[in-house]
Amino acid sequence: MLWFHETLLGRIVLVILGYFLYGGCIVSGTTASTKCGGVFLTVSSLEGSFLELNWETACSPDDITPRIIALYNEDIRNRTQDVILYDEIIADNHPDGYFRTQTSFNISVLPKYWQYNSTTLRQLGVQALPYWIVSYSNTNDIIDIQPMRIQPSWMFDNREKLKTQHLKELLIPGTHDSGCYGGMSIFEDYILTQDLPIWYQLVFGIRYLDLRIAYHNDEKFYINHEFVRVKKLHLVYSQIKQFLDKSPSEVIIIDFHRFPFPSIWDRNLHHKFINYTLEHLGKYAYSKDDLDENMPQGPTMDEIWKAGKNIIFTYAEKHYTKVYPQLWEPIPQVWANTIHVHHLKKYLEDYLKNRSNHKMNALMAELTPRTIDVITGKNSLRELASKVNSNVTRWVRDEWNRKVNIIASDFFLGNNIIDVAIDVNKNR
Ligand SMILES: *[C@@H]1O[C@H](CO)[C@@H](O)[C@H](O)[C@H]1NC(C)=O
Ligand SMILES: *[C@@H]1O[C@H](CO)[C@@H](O)[C@H](O)[C@H]1NC(C)=O
Ligand SMILES: *[C@@H]1O[C@H](CO)[C@@H](O)[C@H](O)[C@H]1NC(C)=O
Ligand SMILES: *[C@@H]1O[C@H](CO)[C@@H](O)[C@H](O)[C@H]1NC(C)=O
Ligand SMILES: *[C@@H]1O[C@H](CO)[C@@H](O)[C@H](O)[C@H]1NC(C)=O
Ligand SMILES: CC(=O)N[C@H]1CO[C@H](CO)[C@@H](O)[C@@H]1O
Repeated sequence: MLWFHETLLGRIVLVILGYFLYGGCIVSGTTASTKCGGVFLTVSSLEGSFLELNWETACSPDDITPRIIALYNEDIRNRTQDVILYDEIIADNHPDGYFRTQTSFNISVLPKYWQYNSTTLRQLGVQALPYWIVSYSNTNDIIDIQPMRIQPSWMFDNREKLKTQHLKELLIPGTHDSGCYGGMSIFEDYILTQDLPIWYQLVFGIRYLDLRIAYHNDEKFYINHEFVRVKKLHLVYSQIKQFLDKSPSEVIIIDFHRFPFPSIWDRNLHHKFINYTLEHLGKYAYSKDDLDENMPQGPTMDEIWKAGKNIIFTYAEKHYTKVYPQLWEPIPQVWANTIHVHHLKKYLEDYLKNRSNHKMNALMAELTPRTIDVITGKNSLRELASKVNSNVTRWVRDEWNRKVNIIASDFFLGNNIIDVAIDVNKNR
């Protein structure tokens, strides 16, 4: 404890100095820092949901390099007695700029108004969670400090920057198979693609949802992973509704991408499903009737806001997009279908080079287990996401930031795409 207070005091002094050096805008300013020693937190997709420390190791000789990386429960720059140091490591021992701690991420720490079903008055804007990562220099200066954060209203918060942009010009963070979270037993390792319900995905800042719809013989609609029933669709719809009621100016793309069960949907079933969807979420739908011009570019954010709408529904079966003005044309998903990180990168890179650039598209930034993996119990979706997520952050942030439209991942808290996207969109 003695040691802790000593260093805390020392650090506070230096922090105050650092505060002036950085103009006091470290936290609210750029979040996807690429400068030497820039930090961010992620959550491991592996068992335990451990917090992961990430920092930038690409440094030039003139840079102040990070020596210590630490994890606290609050902003170390505040002089409270309640600061807890969860973990602290020597940066040089981890040349990849990555370390998995033994501190589990606790979802109950979201600020009250953002707990599901909370009736407390809403508060929009960025909110810090009680997990803070700090990088310290050799002389104990703070190089960077960042909280884990939710961004429940990032689009509207940045409306001045975003309003003239078309949807296809934005970098939109998404999830793959967004409804496949929690509550399964058999084959769970090969079915669940997310840890957090849709509500939390949206509160953290995800704005593209990939839904695969099934209809089972109890005459109800479900989210499926292939032929396996995962959960009732109405649970997903009520979370979307609750989110839009609390954050009324965000724009979400809902991609009805597959209809895996029954294997063939007849017209009646499609109409029944679309009817069901519009009964529940129709009032949020941005309709083609709301837009004067032709589609390929998609509407601008301002056009959607002016119409007072929130959801762009896209539908994999093109026929119905002609029948219902609320349904937009299918968005192509770019699938590498590989278990190798470097193949995934090459595939997505080729697509970005080739693409004609005027239609919305979704890069699927995940690895796919093979049948043999499912049989032998290797390469679970959690393991694969853990393998690829930190690479995905770097590719999007450092190499593809001008080219990507939608990017969807598994276990999205394992990468930093949301922060990267918000940053990139402010500068596009
Ligand atoms: C998670 O946080 C909540 C609220 O702060 C607390 O009551 C609970 O004990 C925590 N759970 C764990 C496992 O730490
Ligand atoms: C949220 O509220 C609804 C309606 O009151 C209720 O049916 C549901 O069980 C609640 N969900 C949770 C997770 O508390
Ligand atoms: C859904 O179907 C019912 C019964 O056919 C009809 O009355 C209703 O208008 C339809 N709703 C929508 C949103 O299309
Ligand atoms: C993925 O990340 C690992 C660990 O940082 C790195 O060694 C590897 O080169 C990366 N792979 C690609 C294809 O970028
Ligand atoms: C990109 O174009 C090259 C050359 O035309 C082609 O071989 C490749 O399959 C394309 N890749 C993708 C992902 O579309
Ligand atoms: C809880 C609290 O007092 N937070 C403050 C910590 O310090 C930062 C800046 O140094 C403030 O912005 C927070 O409000």
